Amino acid sequence: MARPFILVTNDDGYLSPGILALRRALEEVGEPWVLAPDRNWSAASRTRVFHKPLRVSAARLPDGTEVHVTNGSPSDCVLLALLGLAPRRPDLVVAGINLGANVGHDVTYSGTVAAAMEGASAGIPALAVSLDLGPEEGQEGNPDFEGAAALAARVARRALEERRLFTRTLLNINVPRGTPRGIRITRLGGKVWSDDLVQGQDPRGRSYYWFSGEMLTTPPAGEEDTDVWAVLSGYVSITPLHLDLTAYSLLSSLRSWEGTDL
Ligand SMILES: [Mn+2]
Repeated sequence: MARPFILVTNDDGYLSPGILALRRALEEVGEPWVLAPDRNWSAASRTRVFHKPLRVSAARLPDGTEVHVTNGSPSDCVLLALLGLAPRRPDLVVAGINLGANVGHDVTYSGTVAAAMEGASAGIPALAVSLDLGPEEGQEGNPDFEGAAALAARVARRALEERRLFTRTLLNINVPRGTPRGIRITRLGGKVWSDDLVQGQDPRGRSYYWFSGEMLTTPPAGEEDTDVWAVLSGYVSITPLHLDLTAYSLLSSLRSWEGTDL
């Protein structure tokens, strides 16, 4: 079999240390090809840019690797590649490594997960890879991108071997801080951020609002099967996700609405 062709993107922008480590590690698995945003699109979710033309240009990662960058979103990156910019159809889409965990309800905010969703939606196995940086979301703790990238590469190899499992499904991978205690296959947990709104005044005397909040730091009791618990407990979390958001448990009760005037 030819070397698997792997589309690599992210939502932190092509200069993020996460995508550099990821691309390098994926060379062990196949042929990585990078098309990434030229800026940070974190929390862009599955944004599509329709209101202006997209540009694609050549750029270099800090290690000199030639890549493609665009002013489009993470989802746009995947679609641009699939609609003709990539030299061939990818065997795998890998997004990351995101600076910060993407777990629980918050996955729908994530541009990293959205890029993987775009791959899954096109029927291509896809991985979203994120590294927990803790409540500060900074790089002070010397995050282990190499370790997370090596793990992502091992999952990528396994996903390619078992690609028939991944029909319109993606794997959301979150790597904890420090040395992982093992791997847990998980379901999505709940909210990780407790949102807060800070009001202030700008120098011209007008009010502004700035979202703030706190991240959960202790594993939620009774939710040992969730991604939130796993990452906060020091485990690598792997959650299979799909785009079918239907609440199947409600379908049969709501069907009684059919044929009525409500
Ligand atoms: Mn991000």
